[in-house]
Amino acid sequence: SNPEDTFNRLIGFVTLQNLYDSALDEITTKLRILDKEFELVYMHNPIHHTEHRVKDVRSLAKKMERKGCDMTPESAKKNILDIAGVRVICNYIKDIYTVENLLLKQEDIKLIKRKDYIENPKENGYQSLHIVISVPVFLSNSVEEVPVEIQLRTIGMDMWASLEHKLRYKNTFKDTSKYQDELKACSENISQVESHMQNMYNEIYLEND
Ligand code: 0O2
Repeated sequence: SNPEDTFNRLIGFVTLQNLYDSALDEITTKLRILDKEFELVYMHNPIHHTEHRVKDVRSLAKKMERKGCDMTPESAKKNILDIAGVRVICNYIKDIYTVENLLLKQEDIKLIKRKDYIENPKENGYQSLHIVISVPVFLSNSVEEVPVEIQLRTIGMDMWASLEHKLRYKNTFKDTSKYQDELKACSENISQVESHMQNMYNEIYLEND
């Protein structure tokens, strides 16, 4: 391709990143508002903290190559649903579904895809609720519906996933298959501890004696 084509494509990707960054602003604001209101009304914060990122161009290109997509901004927009990603780390398991319902109830949010790895954990023990939603971003001359992947998990699920991510999920230089069962057992132990803590919370705050 000629230099002008390359330049236009680059501009296309920068514009795309800006658009997804704005979508993240919209979603993180919505989450902050919900969490703040919850604290006021119920004296409980469902959200421990959130993290967000726009996929960097290098890993976007890698993923597009893996999926056999055309290397254009249009194709990225159509095929890659996690260019904008938010991770919502909740205090208790129940909070995950509360936050999900409160978000999906909002009339400008549309659900595109949902995978519940808490109901059905992955074979390796990975747990999280993944939803892809779209949110409108208002620009000077158009309104764009932008997909955002939201991973909702508890503090315990996040601890497991963060450590396993480095130990195994993204580790390609050493065979780690012998740790498979141990990692799965760790995930199950963490779940037990979290259910235990959830029960204590319910007894202390939700049940009348
Ligand atoms: P990274 O480095 O975290 O960004 P697709 O998203 O299209 O590839 P799919 O099947 O919809 O396909 O993805 P899925 O199952 O919803 O999971 C995508 C993301 O969830 C991953 O992103 C991880 O962040 C997280 N994830 C999924 N499985 C595991 C796991 O076994 N261990 C850990 N630690 N994280 C997991 P990326 O882009 O693969 O990686």
